[in-house]
Amino acid sequence: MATVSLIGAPTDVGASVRGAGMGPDALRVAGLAAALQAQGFDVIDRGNLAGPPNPWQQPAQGVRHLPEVVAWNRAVFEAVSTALAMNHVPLLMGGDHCLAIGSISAVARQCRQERKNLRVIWLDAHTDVNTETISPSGNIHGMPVACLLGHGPADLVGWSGERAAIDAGSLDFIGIRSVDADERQAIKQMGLQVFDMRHIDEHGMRNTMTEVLQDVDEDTHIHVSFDLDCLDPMEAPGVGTGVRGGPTYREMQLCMEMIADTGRLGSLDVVEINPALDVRNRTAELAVEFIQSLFGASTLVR
Ligand code: 5AB
Ligand code: MN
Ligand code: MN
Ligand code: MN
Repeated sequence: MATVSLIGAPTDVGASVRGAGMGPDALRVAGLAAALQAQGFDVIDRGNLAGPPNPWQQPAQGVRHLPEVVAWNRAVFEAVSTALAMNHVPLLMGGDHCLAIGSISAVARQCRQERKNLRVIWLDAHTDVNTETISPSGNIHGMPVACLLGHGPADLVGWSGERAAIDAGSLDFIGIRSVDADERQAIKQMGLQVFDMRHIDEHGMRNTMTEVLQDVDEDTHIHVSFDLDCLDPMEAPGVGTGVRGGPTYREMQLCMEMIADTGRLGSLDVVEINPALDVRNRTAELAVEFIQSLFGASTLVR
């Protein structure tokens, strides 16, 4: 069985609402390590990374807290790289979604070295494809996908060793229902594949995931970037940017189980849990249930 490295990144420097910095401890309190151990994994909790506090300033040149976001992502990049070099499965406990820049850049670099095909599955209500020129907020948690595709603030681009850590064709979005006006244009220009909620309504989660996973082979490394606001806020109230109309509990379980069935999950981000807005740690507990499914704990009885 694989070893899972838990990496805590307790920060909300990229977010619009304070509180996501408490996400790592919420996941610990919800029993993440014990849940994975019960499934037979070796789990090492690396503790929390260190980084600058949130200065809570207005955007400058279209971005908020750029130096702080860079510092946190550097720490994440190093920690994820170290875990991958040891052949562990890194599980980044955010923190806000800006941290996916460091996490996925590290994964992309490792995949290139090992000649693996990286596939990124982005579970989110939002596409996070804004840049400093088009973002309505300046919050960098709305920009990680753009940065990974080679757009966005120069300090956050090129970390994997190539300008674009991932190409548009190796990224799939699931659960999307909130895209900003200019962001929509960027999605078209970059040629991104978006399985939005309308697609899930019309085709169902099963057909959607069959399409997403169709070309996964034994040389594929799947990275899941799981923003808890992908879920309907009725299920997951502890998020800073909730949007009505997300996948149900069962739909999300099926999504996770179908990814698990490929046997190719190699790394994971769990981000945007905001305990300050949660109800009795429900969202972190929910996250632990989905993570268990993603790691192969099936609810299947037959
Ligand atoms: B999240 C918004 N598009 O850019 C923006 O939670 C929201 O990581 C971004 O998906 C939400 O500020 C970022 C309006
Ligand atoms: Mn996000
Ligand atoms: Mn989101
Ligand atoms: Mn695709």
